[in-house]
Amino acid sequence: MERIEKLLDVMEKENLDGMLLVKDANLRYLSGFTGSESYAVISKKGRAFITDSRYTEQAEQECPGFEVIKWRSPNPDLPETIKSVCDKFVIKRLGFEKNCVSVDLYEKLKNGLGDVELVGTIGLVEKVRSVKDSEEIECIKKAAEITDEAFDEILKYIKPGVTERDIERELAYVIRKKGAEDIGFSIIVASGKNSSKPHAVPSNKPVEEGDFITIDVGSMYNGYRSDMTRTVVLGKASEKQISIYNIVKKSQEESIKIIKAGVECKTVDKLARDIIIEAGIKEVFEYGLGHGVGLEIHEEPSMSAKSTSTLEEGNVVTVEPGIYIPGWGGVRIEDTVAVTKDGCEIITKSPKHLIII
Ligand SMILES: [Mn+2]
Repeated sequence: MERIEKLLDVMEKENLDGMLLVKDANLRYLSGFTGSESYAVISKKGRAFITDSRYTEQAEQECPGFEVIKWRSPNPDLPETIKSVCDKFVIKRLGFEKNCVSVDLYEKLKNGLGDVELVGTIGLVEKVRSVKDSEEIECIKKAAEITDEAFDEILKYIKPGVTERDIERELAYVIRKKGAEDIGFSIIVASGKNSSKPHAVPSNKPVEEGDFITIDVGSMYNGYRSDMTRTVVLGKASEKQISIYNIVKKSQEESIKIIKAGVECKTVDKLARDIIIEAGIKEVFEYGLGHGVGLEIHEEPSMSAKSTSTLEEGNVVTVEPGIYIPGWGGVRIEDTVAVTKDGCEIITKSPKHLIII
């Protein structure tokens, strides 16, 4: 129950005597529930897991310590169910995830909860989740290990004429076959000119000799995800490709070197960017250098120029600088790393030299 204790501490600081949770990842983190479309109310006085007949048996098995309550006709509706839980736990100020609750549900709760005060919150559980314990890091490592093996296998599959979508489909298949619960997110395979779009959608374009091929891929293991990008060349690399690749590689490796607990996220982002600018490149990545990874593919902390976060031991973040030249192509190199007291551990282990297939 350590996770719930941490949340109760945060709630106390916010003057909340109850917290309504709707977001799947937060529910899974706190209760163990692996389904969806469910709700939980957490308070010092008790924990209720609210779901419907599709999930009640599963919730009873997966969520020890929670009282499982069934809603939906013929049972009472959701606001009425939440109201009765608030009454039972004597909740007067109920926090809710205002970036996850629909306006429709908010209005229903406002009308249905009587004198319970609704307080919109953002990121309370996410803040707790941003610091991983060793068990969580092990799951991310397992997800990364599967991805590394799958990446190695897919390199043998890539040949002139196979399409981006072929590569994507094969990679997803290999990841699942190797024991991942799922792919970690929609896989990106971007070749040739498409590689200048950071989040290109895999197309029916066949890969050709001389193409950069950017592959952004991860697996999910026990709910936890990994995230990795490698850019390879098919056939023979041009001098420009080698030079652009090595600038991104330097930016990525040097910024990983300064990561440790206590360093501000924006400092790492700036270093990665400065290395590319100093190399005389104008087409520097415009997104943040990285993001937390865990039960969600994008979570806290954000490693962007605007981030106010400072790295903590147990954060798991990506480092993914890139250069994207419209009409020509692009390079991104990304690793997932676990922040430690004195540095970081690189979790994704696929080779980082320019691979030429
Ligand atoms: Mn990423």
